[in-house]
Amino acid sequence: MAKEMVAEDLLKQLGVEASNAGACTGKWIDTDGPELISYNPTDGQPLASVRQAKIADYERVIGAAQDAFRDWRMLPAPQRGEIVRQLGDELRAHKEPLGRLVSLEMGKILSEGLGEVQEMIDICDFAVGLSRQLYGLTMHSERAQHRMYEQWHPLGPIGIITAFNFPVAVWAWNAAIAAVCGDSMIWKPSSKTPLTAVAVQQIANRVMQRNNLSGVFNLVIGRGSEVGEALLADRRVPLISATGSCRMGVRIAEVVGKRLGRSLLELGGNNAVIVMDDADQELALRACTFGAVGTAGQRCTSTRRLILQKGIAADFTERMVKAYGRVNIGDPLDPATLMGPLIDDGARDDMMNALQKVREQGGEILCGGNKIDRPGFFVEPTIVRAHEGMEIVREETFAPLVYIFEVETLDEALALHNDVPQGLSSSIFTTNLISAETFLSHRGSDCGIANVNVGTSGAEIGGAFGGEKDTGGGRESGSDSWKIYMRRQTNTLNWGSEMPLAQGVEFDL
Ligand code: UN1
Repeated sequence: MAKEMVAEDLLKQLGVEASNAGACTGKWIDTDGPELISYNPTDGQPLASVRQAKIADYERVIGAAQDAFRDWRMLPAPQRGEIVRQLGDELRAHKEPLGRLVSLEMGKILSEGLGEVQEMIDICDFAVGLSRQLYGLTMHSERAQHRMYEQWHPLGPIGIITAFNFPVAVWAWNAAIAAVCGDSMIWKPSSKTPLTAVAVQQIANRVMQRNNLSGVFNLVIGRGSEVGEALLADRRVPLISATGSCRMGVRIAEVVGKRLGRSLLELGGNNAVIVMDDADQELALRACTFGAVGTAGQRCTSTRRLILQKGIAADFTERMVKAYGRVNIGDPLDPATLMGPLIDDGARDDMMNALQKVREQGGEILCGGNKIDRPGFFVEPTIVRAHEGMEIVREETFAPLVYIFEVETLDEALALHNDVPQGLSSSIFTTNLISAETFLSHRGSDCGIANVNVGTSGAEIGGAFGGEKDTGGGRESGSDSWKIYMRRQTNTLNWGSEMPLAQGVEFDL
């Protein structure tokens, strides 16, 4: 009951009233769809419930998104940027309660919950600047008195599917950029974190109402097998941007690919840190513990493998084990806590199943390895001494479980590093310029993100975020990731009085 009060209180501060709405187009749509209960991972108790949208509700949302797109795309991009600036301000004003709600519903510690909202604010700022850019190139035409250039046009209503682990930031990476690009959007959040989605939608609603707009930011909470599948198969939605497991990504690629739609996939990672003998061990230790234990190992970028050079391996392993002994585990809203719970019991079972395979495949558990006997979904952060050939290390287990390997040379480290199906984030700790550059070169890390003396997790929004191989190839957030939210048009304009053909072709009648 006390916890329910916390959720209720936070939702009230965020302007959310209890309702039967499971979908929103600016106005909440009441539905009699099945109830979805959001559980607090810290004690396993219900926080609040929402209604799930049905197909008829989805149809209303897509209709509103299509209508809104027609008007929104006509606003000059800097004016769209102005709306996104206001969204950033509204998020600033609600950073504290929204960050708390993220921690409450998802289980990450408060500084990370607040950090997630900060990512939302930062991407809004980024998008505001971008709204005055969205540059196309100008090319030199091979024909006299011809001008050739390209323009970027809005794409249409896009679908955004997000995961529980970054329940609000990843929406913002997509939503802020897509909005300045002139797209409307339909958000399908994870069914494990519906409350944060409702709160964010309400924040966006307020901004839009103030500007007499609606239908740009839309929400459908519902079952993957129902509204999720409808969204994937919907030809009215030219782009699906999705974060989740590799298994989910394969399904999306299949359904969206079949209708020749576009997909932006940010799927699993199996991120490794290489620590060389010449590394600053202090730095490496801090980055590796945060990478492996932070967010209870539930970031796509969490450190899952440590590849240690022989000279420092024993000492570094010992220091990691000692550091793990100091990790404060508990209520994510308590400022002394460094690691909260896993999202649900299924996640705990996945970790325990992975550890069973570790034992069968000859790994050695150096510390941790158990569930914690208290309410909620807590586990011990775990370090495993692994060896090459253990199949389980090729899988992403979304938990605080890290595998340690020992190698003799950089070449050996790189071979091991790249020998997994996923390719999201990676890092090397070294003070040797040649090792650093080799890691970043084409024969080094095969990941979308490669860092030197910086851990695998905690990327800034300014860079393009995403990875290669089974991670899906998509890029979100900063740099030129905006291009996937627009359609490119190449234009050639003849301002002369001749009709020359390209490639010197003659065609005189
Ligand atoms: C994710 O886990 O899906 O780089 C996103 C990071 C965060 C985002 C992670 N900025 O760890």
